[in-house]
Amino acid sequence: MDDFAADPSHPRYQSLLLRHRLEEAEKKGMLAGSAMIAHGRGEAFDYLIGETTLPSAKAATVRALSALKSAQHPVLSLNGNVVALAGKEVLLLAEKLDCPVEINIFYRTPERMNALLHHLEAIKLAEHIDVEILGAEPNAKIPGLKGPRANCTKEGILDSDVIMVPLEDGDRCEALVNMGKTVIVIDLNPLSRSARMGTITIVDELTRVLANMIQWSGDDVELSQSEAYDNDAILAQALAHIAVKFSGQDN
Ligand code: PTJ
Repeated sequence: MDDFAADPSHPRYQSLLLRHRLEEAEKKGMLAGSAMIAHGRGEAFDYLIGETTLPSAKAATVRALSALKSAQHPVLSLNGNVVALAGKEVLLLAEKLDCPVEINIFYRTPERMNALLHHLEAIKLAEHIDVEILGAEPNAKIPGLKGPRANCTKEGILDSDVIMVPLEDGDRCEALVNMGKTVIVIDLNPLSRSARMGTITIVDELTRVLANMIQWSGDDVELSQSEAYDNDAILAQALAHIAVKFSGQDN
């Protein structure tokens, strides 16, 4: 992590580290123009949540991991923020799940795609991670979306049955749900369109979710997918946590 000099004992260390990762990614041309705004919104919701994994988020994470492990064609979709914040962790998770990752960015340019691919390939090499990285040569479209943001690969996103889309845009999330996929959303904002559209929504910070998934991936989490799961209830629990916290009832 090059010139990052913050002391790990600093109370805001994790937050500073994530900001630094985004600054570095910005210099390398990996990010969308609105990446910092998206991150700031995430930070604000993380404050409200208490910068911790809520029990409802843990339940959703276990459910998501179970869906990924029992999928026929799972795929992890990556955008600029995800690669910048957690490129290594997302590759490690994909290796554990034995599935590909696909770079699928909303604001698509050849320059950004190259910068993101280059960054991930460098991590793969340095960490000896064996994972297929898709997305460089799209050969399919996500139905119902217009423009370059619809581009994807047939062997990755198009044919996937379970797809994880951290920090996703609402339209694309909706289009993936309409394709009949199990769509796992990671979003700190329980009110976002993606959070409400997703099949399984994890209201938690990306790097915490990935750390949990990596840690639990060896566990026996393969729940029956017919077992009851209520995503609306998961979202309501996250909102109730915020409401109780700020009404002072948890003091
Ligand atoms: O790389 P691209 O072109 O695909 O663009 C990526 C961004 C993130 C810029 C783009 O998808 C975008 O504009 O996203 P939105 O619509 O701002 O939504 C991002 C959501 O992610 C917001 O609801 C944030 O609260 C949430 N979020 C931001 N950072 C984190 C987060 N959720 C979990 N962990 C985070 N670190």
